[in-house]
Amino acid sequence: MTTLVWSIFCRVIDNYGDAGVCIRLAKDLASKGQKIKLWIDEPKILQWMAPNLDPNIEILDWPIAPFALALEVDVVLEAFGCSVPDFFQEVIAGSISEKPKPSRFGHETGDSQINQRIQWINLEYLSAQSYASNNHGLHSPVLFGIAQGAVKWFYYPGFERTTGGLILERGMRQRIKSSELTPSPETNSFKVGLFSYPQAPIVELLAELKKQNKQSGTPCSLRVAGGQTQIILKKAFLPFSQNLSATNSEQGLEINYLPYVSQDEFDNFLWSNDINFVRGEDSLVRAIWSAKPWVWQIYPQEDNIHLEKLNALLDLLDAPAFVKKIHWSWNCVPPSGANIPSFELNLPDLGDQEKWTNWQEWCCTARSKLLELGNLTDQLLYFVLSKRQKTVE
Ligand code: TRH
Repeated sequence: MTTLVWSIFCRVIDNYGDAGVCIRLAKDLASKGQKIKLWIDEPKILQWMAPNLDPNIEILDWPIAPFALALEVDVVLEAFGCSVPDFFQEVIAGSISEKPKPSRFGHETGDSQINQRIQWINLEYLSAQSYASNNHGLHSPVLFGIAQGAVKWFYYPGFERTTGGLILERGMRQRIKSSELTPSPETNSFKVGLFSYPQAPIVELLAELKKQNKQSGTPCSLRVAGGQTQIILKKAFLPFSQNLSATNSEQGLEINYLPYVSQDEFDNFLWSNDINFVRGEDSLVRAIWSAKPWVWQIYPQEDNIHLEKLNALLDLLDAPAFVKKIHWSWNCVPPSGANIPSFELNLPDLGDQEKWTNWQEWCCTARSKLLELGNLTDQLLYFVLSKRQKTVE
C-alpha cells in the first residue's frame, strides 16, 4: 500500500465526538501504514482518550504548531467542515498543475486538464438520511478565495453501501467472531452503561431500574461514563438514598462513576454491559459493534430536526416497534426534568426473556448487515488513491 502523508484537522466544539472520530480514523489509517499529522485545537483530550499512540501519528496543537511543518502533505482532511487554515488552502492550491490532455490514442490533443496533487477531503457527520448517499463522493470546485481553482471532495460516513461506511477498526471483526463463538457468561446482575447528554431522562432511568429491581430481585448496576451526566446523577440519586435510608447496594441499585478512560477501555466498557445508553456518533457505532442492546441519544438540535435523523437510522435498521418506542422516550426532553407521572421509559421487564432476546437478536442482525459495508478507512484510502491516480500519475 502506498504510504501517504495525511494532515487531519479537528476542532473540538462542545463534546468529544469530533476528536473521537478523528483519532479513531488516525489510528486505523496508521495501522495501514499511513503517516498522520493530527491538527487539533484541544490536544489535552488525547491524554486520556488516546495515550500511547502509534509513532506514525503526530499530534499538532492547532493553531500553535508552525504550519511550515506541514508542507509535506498528500491528503488534507477537514473533519466536519472545520475549515482548514488559509496557509493550507494555499498549499493545496499550489499543488494544482495543468497537464496536456492525452487523446484515446495517446497523443496530445491540445486541450489541458487541471491536476491537484493534494487531495482535499471534507469528512461529514454520520447520518442514515438519504442525503448521505446522495452527496457522498461529490466534489465542489472552490470558486473564489485563496484556494480558488482547487477541488474539495465530500466524504459521508453512513449505514449504506452508497456511503463511505463506518470505521471498523483493526481487530474488530476478530473480536466479534470470538464473541459469537463464546457468548458472555450468565450473570445474576443487570449492568447498564450510561453515556448521555444532560437532556436525557436520567431521573426516570433511575426510577425504572429501582422498579425493575423490586419486581425481579435482580441487582442493577448503573455504570456512568465520565462527563456532565455524573454531576446530574449525583444530585438526582440523593432523593433515592434519603427516602430509603439504605445503602446503594442494599437498594439493589449500585451506581459506579467511571473516570475518563482511553477509547480502548471505553470500548471494553461497552462490551461488558448488558445494555448501553450511548450518544452522538462514535459511541453509537462502538455500541453497534458490541451488539449489546443499545439506546441512542442523538445530539440535540434546534426545532427537533435531530429526531428525523434518529428515525432514519431506526427505520433503515428495521428496529422493532418496542425498540423505537424506547428511543423516542429516551430522546424526548421532559418539561420539568423531574419525575413526570406520564413518562414511561418502556424498557422491557427484566423477566421478559422473549423481548430481551428479540432485542439482542435485532442488534446482532443490524451488526451483521453493517459489517457487510466494509471499513470506512479502507474505502477512504481507495477513494483517495483513485483520485490521486487520475491527477498524479
Ligand atoms: O461526545 P459526543 O457527544 O460527540 C458528539 C457527536 O460526535 C456529535 O455528532 C457531534 O455533533 C458533537 O459531538 C459535537 O459523543 P461521541 O460521538 O460518542 O464521542 C465520544 C467519544 O469519546 C468517543 O470516541 C468515545 C470517547 N470517550 C472515551 O474514549 N473515554 C471516555 O471515558 C468517554 C466518556 C468517551
